Amino acid sequence: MPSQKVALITGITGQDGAYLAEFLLAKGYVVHGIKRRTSLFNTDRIDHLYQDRHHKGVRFFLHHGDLTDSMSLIRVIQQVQPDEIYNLGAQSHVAVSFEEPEYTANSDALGALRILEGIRILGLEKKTRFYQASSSEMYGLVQEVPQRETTPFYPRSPYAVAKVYSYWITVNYREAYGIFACNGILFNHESPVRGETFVTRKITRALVRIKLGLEECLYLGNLDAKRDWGHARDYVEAQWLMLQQEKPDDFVIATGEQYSVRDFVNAAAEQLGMTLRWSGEGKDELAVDDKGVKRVCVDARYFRPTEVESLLGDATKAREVLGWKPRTTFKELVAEMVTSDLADAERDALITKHGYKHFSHRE
Ligand code: NDP
Ligand code: GDR
Repeated sequence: MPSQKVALITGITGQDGAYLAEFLLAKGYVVHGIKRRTSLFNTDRIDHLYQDRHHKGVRFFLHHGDLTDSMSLIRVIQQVQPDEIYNLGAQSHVAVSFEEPEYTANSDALGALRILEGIRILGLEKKTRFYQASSSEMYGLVQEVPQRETTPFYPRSPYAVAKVYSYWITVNYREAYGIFACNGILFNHESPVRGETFVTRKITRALVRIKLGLEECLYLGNLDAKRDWGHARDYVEAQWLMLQQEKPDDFVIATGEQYSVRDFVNAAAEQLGMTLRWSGEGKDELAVDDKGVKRVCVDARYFRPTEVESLLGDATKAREVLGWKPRTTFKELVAEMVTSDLADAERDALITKHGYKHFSHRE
């Protein structure tokens, strides 16, 4: 019997980390993940994968470590001796990167370097394949529509600048040391476990709560921003496929369809049977429900110092080389997120009805 493949995932407690871990476990991998020490538990998304180490045949392990701490990374890589490393860990919020630019560069740019250098120091260049979570944000101020692997980068945030560094250091270590290192240039991908401050989840979560009377109004920034939104479950398969090829390469992963933030609000409202009537423009735009109550308002606080107005990906290369294509439609994605958030909100409504307070503040 061939020996089990061993994968190491940074960012395993995040959206993609959780989907990828589940995907690899189903493929028979031994999965190791790096998580940060936090004062509260941060493993909600992977608790269903937990295996008691006292049992036989355990294939899921967590290690403390941090992308800003070389020693912790090298220690874990040495201990695990992975066949594949997926570097999904990052300070991944674009707006937050304007507030914490140095930390974002440290974790998102230098984090990738630390792992690549770890592979080299430990002499694992021929054994360990490396996946870097690169981003469509690198295209920023778009130079070509749709964006493909050859489109020039023009990053528009400290996050995107850091991701350009990690993209190029991945290419450099591939060329300089022959490491099997790939960049997945992934366009936005969402799911029911998307972080609650990214715009899609913020919308689905707020609208269901408005529907159940738990909240009054959803405050958003730039409603005109356009994105190519896919499902995280589909996108982690592409991450894995990249590391199964004969040669390392870089791939755009996208749906090839584009919607605005406003379109996303309307699609989620439609799922809930809510009618929204829009009026006004720019910072004065708002939407009211069928009783005339304000349900969506623009709040200038959510505008970014430099914005990425429009992203649309061309994943032809991934389709042709990896045989990958997205399985989930935009409408199915929105429906899945709304259904999941509705179940959570119904639970919160029940708690509230019985006199308990629950925490709902999300920015
Ligand atoms: P999340 O924000 O959901 O998850 C990020 C993960 O990184 C979390 O596990 C987080 O830990 C961890 N992390 C953050 N900082 C550090 C650090 N210093 N050391 C170790 N771990 C750290 O992101 P996604 O799952 O959505 O995205 C995964 C990766 O893909 C990220 O690199 C992101 O930048 C990139 N990406 C995402 C896209 C998307 O649309 N989702 C598109 C393109 C790229 P904790 O849980 O403790 O916070
Ligand atoms: P993005 O995702 O910046 O594309 O980065 P986000 O969902 O944060 O924003 C998408 C667009 O919506 C606009 N927007 C708002 N965004 C947030 N978060 N909150 C709001 O209230 C709001 N109102 C309007 C934004 O201005 C933006 O134009 C995500 C992250 O997952 C990155 O890690 C990843 O690399 C990229 O996707 C591809």
